[in-house]
Amino acid sequence: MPLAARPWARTICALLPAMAIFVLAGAQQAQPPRVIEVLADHDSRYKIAGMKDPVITVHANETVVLRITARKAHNRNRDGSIHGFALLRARDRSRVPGWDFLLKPGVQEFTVTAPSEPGEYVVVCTVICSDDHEGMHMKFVVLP
Ligand SMILES: [Cu+2]
Repeated sequence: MPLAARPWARTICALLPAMAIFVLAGAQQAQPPRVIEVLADHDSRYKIAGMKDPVITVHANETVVLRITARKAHNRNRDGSIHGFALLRARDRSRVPGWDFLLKPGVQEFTVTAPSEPGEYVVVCTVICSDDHEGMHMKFVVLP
């Protein structure tokens, strides 16, 4: 009996592309989120290894893990925080919800979802960590 004469075989052939897409989508979701390593340093600067001017680049709605190492500058908050990490829209300096972290000395990880709106953002320190605190900021870009 030829293949074409078997209805079940035709059904399976018709479903194969859909099944392949389903499996591929599942595999993609199973990938762990990208880890972005940042140093919030004792000289009131954010640093990223290999970058002279640190910039974080993510895709809209991408889930990433921020692994931030914090080293104390001059001052700390009463709650023990030594630096902050807050995301603002560059356009109007408005805060991005869910992106406001206080950093204790040592390594902390935050799993976050990137803004859905592509564009330029800025990371700012929210702890008056030293006289040079105002200089503690970093560029952040959201790609479509
Ligand atoms: Cu700071």
